[in-house]
Amino acid sequence: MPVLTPTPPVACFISIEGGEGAGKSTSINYLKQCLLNAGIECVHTREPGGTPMAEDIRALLLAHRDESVDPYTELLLMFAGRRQHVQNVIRPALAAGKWVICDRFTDASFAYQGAGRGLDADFIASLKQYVHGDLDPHMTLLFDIDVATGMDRAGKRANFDRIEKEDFSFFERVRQGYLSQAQAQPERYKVVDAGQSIEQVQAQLDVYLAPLVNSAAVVDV
Ligand code: Z5A
Repeated sequence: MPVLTPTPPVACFISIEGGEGAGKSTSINYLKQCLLNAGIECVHTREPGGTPMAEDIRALLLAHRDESVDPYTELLLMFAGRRQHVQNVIRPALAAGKWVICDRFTDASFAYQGAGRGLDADFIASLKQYVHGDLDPHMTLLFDIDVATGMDRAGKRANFDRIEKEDFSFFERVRQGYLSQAQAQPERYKVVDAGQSIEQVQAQLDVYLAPLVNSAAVVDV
């Protein structure tokens, strides 16, 4: 009788991207449960943030300020936190065979600071090379939603941080920036239609996750 024997899963790095109110946090809980059900241990982390020091940098980045914040200052702080996060959390977890689910990663810098703020993509790419050269997510789930719907969902929260206070056109550039990245890297990106119901989004996630999780070997005994 055939017995399903799960092969030890190769540690997998999944990043979650998308605009405001796209439902990333909601879906990460679902993804974690799917992995748990498959017997896969995962580390859930986020950017900006993910270590005590990088969380301090997050607070610096998102706080409202009386002075204007230079876009390069913003970008460099994102990458300073990222280096700390990659070295102290992401690489050690993957090396220990754990899966990593990261709520935003470097693609967010291309989308927000690149497409949104207008910073040079080649400069961002060179920072990426210095900070985590050989490390890229195995799969990036892009939660794509039209900006008005996303803002409407996010608007139900009480407080907006410094970046969330940007205007509609900023978030439209961010969305187009993400979609361009997805088009350029179809092997890594999976686009989720985040405007659907939560159940429909989860069904789409099942489809994207299955090839990674179902690495089960059929053994005849
Ligand atoms: N940032 C950057 O600029 N550069 C970088 O390099 C990095 C980040 C790494 C913080 O990110 C900010 O940092 C972010 C980008 C910038 N700024 N912005 N804007 P964050 O990820 O912490 O913050 P966020 O994007 O603002 O997350 P969010 O608004 O909380 O979105 P979400 O996690 O995608 O949404 P959610 O909390 O899961 O859902 C929002 C609401 O919608 C909630 O009430 C849900 O119950 C509801 N929801 C969720 N799914 C559905 C569906 N399918 N139908 C109906 N309602 C739903």
